[in-house]
Amino acid sequence: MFKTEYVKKVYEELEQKNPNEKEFLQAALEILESIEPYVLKHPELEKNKILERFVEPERFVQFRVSWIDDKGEVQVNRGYRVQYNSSIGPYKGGLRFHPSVNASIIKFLGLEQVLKNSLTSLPMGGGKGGSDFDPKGKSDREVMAFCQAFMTELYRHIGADTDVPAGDIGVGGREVGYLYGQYKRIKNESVGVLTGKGLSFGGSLARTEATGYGLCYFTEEALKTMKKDSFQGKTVVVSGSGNVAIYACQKATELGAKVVAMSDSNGYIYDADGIKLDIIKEIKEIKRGRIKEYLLQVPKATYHEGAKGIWQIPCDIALPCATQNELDLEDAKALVKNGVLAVCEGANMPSTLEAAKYFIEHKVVFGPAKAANAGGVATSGLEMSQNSMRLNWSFAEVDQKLKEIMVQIFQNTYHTASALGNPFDTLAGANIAGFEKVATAMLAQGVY
Ligand code: NDP
Ligand code: 2IT
Repeated sequence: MFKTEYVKKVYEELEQKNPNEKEFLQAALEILESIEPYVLKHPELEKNKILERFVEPERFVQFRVSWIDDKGEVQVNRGYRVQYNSSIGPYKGGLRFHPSVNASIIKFLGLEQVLKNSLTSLPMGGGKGGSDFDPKGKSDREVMAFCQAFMTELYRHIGADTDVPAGDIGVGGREVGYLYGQYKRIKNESVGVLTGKGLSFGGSLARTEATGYGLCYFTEEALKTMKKDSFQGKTVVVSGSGNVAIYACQKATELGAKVVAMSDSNGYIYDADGIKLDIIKEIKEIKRGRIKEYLLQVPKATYHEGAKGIWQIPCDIALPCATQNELDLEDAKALVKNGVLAVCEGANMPSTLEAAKYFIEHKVVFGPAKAANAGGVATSGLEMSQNSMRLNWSFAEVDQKLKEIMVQIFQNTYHTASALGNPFDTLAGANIAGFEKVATAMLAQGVY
């Protein structure tokens, strides 16, 4: 597994200290294994214990969130924020509200975010947060009550130059609005302390679309460079039907592809004629309904219980945009057998490590999450810039910057992988390119 004693020791210590944190250890293992060639060439890292410091969050806060539901009953949830690494800028990263959220999930997402934000080339450190609160089935008032209670604890830890949260699973425009309103009420300050805000109070045009669009810009550039190909005429499968999935579907379609399947946590729909995204948007963004309702409007489409079956559908391009570990080795084998050209990750760590390695071995164009889905946080960075300047850029201007950033991330990832001897090993490419900047900044700032 490991080639160097130093990296092996760092990972084993991490395992001992965090024995039950499966997702966190998975993310750390992937990163540590793939940065070994860089670590070997840089003995100053071991001398300064950079890896030991890199895997240990600068700060981890856990707090109680109490709120009152519509029946007048008190509810108690657990809130988290990890401030992972601030060597290249203020902590930055989303908030996830989902019943599965725990310390392991928050730390895996935080560690990934450190390298992702580094890859964007913008000055942002890494952080992540969230709660085991489940927004499904809650009224708007309940969501507001929860967000206000959550921010009443979180506000003391964050700030426009300290730590800037945003959305992730279960946290979209509605939640960011309530969170922002509460921060402003407590602090009496109108500052860019959150991104993904509404357009009428400091949000950036194109932030809603950014992760999905950015994923497609990355994929298009990767297909062009690595296979002399494009989205044009391709069949695409997108998992999930949330923010990332919807705008990935939209851009892939605009680029000439046909998206034939999408999913939610209950199951997936297949529409051979191409998914009609306006119907998905109505079900998911307006009614907050279930994806199987698509069949009420498109009776020719089919619905299949169980989200995982989606990877058995033959496609040229797969864009996993739901959640971690949604695509395992068995799924990867099915995709490769069916002739997949590219698998680019909109979600965070959707492929298991075995699946990712299988794609690389089989020369599939693989876009690892921290590179391929960095368009969301990159555009959050652009929102922070606009807030600091107190002006707004047009949609076209933000979209153009996003495109340039995604092309730059792909090229950086690809050239780093090529220099290591395997241009298809984008996993190592992204991890090393992201890590190099963080390590350099940590070394320059002395022991902290
Ligand atoms: P949303 O809450 O908008 O949508 C999440 C989607 O994934 C829903 O379709 C949801 O289905 C599905 N999903 C969630 N959990 C599970 C699960 N355990 N099993 C199966 N399906 C599940 O979230 P986003 O679109 O914002 O996030 C999707 C992914 O993209 C996440 O991994 C997130 O970390 C990542 N990401 C998000 C960014 C952003 O800017 N929003 C930026 C970069 C990455 P259901 O409705 O049934 O729960
Ligand atoms: O995983 C991610 O990069 C996000 N959820 C977006 C974070 C952000 O700060 O915009």
